[in-house]
Amino acid sequence: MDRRKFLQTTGLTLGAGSLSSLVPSVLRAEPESVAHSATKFPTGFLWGSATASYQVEGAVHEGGRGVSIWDTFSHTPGKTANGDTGDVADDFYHRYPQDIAMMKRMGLQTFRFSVAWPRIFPNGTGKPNQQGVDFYNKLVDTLLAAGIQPYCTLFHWDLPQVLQDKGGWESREVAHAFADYSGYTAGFLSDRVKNFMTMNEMRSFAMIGYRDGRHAPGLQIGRKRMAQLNHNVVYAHGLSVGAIRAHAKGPVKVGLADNLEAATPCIEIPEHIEAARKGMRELNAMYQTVIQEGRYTDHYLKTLGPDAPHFTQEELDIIKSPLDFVGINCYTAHYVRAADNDAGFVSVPNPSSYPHMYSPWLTVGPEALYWGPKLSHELWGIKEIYITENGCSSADKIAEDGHIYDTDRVMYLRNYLTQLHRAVAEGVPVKGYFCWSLLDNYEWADGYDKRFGIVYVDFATQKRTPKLSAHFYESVIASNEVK
Ligand code: GBH
Repeated sequence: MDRRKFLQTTGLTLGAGSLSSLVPSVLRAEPESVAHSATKFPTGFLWGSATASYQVEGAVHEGGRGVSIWDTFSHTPGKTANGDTGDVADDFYHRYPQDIAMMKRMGLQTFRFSVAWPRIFPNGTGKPNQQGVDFYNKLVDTLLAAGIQPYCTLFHWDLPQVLQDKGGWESREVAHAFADYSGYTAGFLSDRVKNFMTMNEMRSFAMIGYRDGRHAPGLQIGRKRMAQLNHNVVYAHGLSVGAIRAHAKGPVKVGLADNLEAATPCIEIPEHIEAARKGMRELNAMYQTVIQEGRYTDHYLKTLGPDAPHFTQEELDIIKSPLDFVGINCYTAHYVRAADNDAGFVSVPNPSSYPHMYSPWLTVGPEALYWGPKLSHELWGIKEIYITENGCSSADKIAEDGHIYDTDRVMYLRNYLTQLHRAVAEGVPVKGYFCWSLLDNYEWADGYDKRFGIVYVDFATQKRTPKLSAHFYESVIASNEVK
């Protein structure tokens, strides 16, 4: 088929951004009529996208919002690429109605957003800020009016600065402040929001923020304090679970969005699969494992030795508060192999030639989206799993014809979704998938250069242009099948 013919059949000769026209009408009208169904997802599987407050909202000085640690950090010279900050980001604070209309046109069924704690409690605790409450109420109402189910994350890294000044996640007081904020926020949203996540990626905000210092608050506190901080974080999560349930206005489901280390067998033979099972527990010992099992593994405590955290049984019981679902953020595979050592596995490093996406850390390991959910389900009997994030950065450019041909992102998504389908087909209870991200946005310390959206954002004009990957995803949703 020549190129022009190909473009005609795929609809790509049509104007840039004409979303619905790029999906053949047969898919929109009658998904069932698709001939092959080898990669069909179960009816009711939820397709959505995810964002986070500081990465998209902007309007940092509006609506009575307090200062977050990311305002402080991003405005500190040398901390972020090009000195980029989230001051404006996608201006989602003002543009959410149009963005939600776009999601609706794309067929997205659900939207994962986070609440900026400093919009609700500018001082971390105390008197709530009504303008912040109003903003999230309007956001949720607009989503529901568009037929899109809101999934709410309570903490996606924008800690009120005043609470960092009290010790941040090292502080017991801050853990309790998080519970209070969680309860209050779930209280006003839960008549309409039915799914809450306490925190996004404990491992990231704890380790990168306090151990490596490359994210806010930019500290390097050392091994012993770090182990205690990790304990305080899962404790805060447990308190938050209880607070959400105590203040919910109706039945809600409570979970978290965890970037599990997805232990993946380097080759799928029984001994390496067994190694991955062991690796999954040990590599996640201080987060998912203690949350699911209510205890730290012996290997974890032994490895830390004198730096192991102090804890009580009562705290472990709170940490183990039962969850309704587990969200897994999954981007990369952590390859392991069997080993004759204490832990029963070792990590397999990737060679420098290993393929990665535009972000150097983002190595391509589609099977992680099979093994992550599968082993979590097997190890911990988790009944409801969501992929709360998956996606990639790409060096997106607008082509002369106005389109953004992010063929690498399509490749990435197609391969990961095929592996996710493999898990679902085996009965692993994955209920939905959230693509990271809807819009190009503020990629933390990497600034605006690393684009993760399926929709391109021109940050000078705020113009949105769906990329090829948006059309790909739209066709996946329309047919409930990997294309
Ligand atoms: C998620 O983090 C976040 O939840 C989300 O906010 C973010 O935008 C998205 O994924 C894409 O990154 O530069 O080598 O030090 C994913 C986990 C942890 C991956 C930090 C990047 C930095 C690696 N991230 N990591 S490096």
